[in-house]
Amino acid sequence: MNIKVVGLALLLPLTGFAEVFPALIPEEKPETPVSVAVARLYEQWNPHEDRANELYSNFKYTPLQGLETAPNISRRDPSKVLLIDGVYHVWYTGRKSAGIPAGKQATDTIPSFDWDLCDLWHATSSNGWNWVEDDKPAVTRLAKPQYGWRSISTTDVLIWKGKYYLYYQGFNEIPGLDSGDRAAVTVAEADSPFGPWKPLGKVVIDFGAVGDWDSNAIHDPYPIVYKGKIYIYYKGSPQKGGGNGTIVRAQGVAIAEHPLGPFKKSQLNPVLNSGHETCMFPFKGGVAAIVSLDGAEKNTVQFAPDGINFEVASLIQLPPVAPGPFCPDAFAGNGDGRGITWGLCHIMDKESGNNNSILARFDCDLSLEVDRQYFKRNNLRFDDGTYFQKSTMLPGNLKKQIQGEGQ
Ligand code: AAL
Repeated sequence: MNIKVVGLALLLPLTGFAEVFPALIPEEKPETPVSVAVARLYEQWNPHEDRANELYSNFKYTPLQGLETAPNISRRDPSKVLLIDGVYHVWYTGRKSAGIPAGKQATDTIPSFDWDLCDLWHATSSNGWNWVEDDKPAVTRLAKPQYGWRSISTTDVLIWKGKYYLYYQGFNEIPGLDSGDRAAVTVAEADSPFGPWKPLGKVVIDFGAVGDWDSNAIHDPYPIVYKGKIYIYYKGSPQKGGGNGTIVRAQGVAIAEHPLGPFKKSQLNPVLNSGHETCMFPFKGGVAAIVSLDGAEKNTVQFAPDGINFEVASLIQLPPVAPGPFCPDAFAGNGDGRGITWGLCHIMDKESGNNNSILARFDCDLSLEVDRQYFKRNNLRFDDGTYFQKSTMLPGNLKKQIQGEGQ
């Protein structure tokens, strides 16, 4: 060690901090002036960055085996994964339509968007990697004019006092057209994860009043058991696609003491100001959330010590879309949430020109049960296939505009 380093090392204990910020970052915030950025390392993050942050992880993805794909087949928005008697279970939005989504040209058999003309499907696995889909839907949409006659989607599961409940969105008009994705939440119940499922046929979490933040959509119902009650987190939106001064996407929670309600929305809703699909898991005495895609706080993991007041706990890259984590303690309600290490999500199916979705597995370390430092790395890089694809390339018309402006 040369004299200068020895000198600096000797100086450090005396003043608590050398004149130059040291290589070995102090565990405690130095007493001498630091920049606001360094101050944040102590006040908001931690000096050892992501490596020591239990609620930071990168995410790694694996294709699933066993679920056949085809031009008219789409699977998306998987539920939490449950392990019941040694078998993994997942439920999801499934579409096996006469053709691929056609927007305004939708018909009674041609979907408008990926989540139109869908039912709720179920698959099982012995290991979480190879999956077997049932030969028919777990819940089939009811005939018109019953609730959800056009499409049912974006389900998630609750076990409560030995019975099983699937909460899901019901569309009573073609999704994504004039009324946006107008859908509220209904439920089906069963005595077994294998069904048969009995749809309730009516709404259990309804739209807000006109002018409310959740007056046009109650999406992505996501139940956990917390503080002895059923907490269903959901995405709300006030009108088609948000905008016009509204929050484009936000998430709230509705709470009940019985699976069929009545559900009471938190007076502090929305409890998350960003995100798209919901993904929460009990963590220590609170609730953690993966927040992706939309809003000022997209691409974050957040934590609410009371299940309501969420703070940003980490910034993440390439989070799973519509994650359904394997969450063994989702319904334990024991105030000692252990976190998650894997689950299922959906990605756009390149073969179908992104009109369909496929399920995939994600792995991470947002868990108190493991310490896999591989998942604490950052600096994720991508190859040209990522930058030069449909959703990341500069559109031709914008390119012409920019060129026309001489830039
Ligand atoms: C999903 C969810 C809701 C939307 C659409 C289908 O990811 O956000 O369900 O309506 O997309």
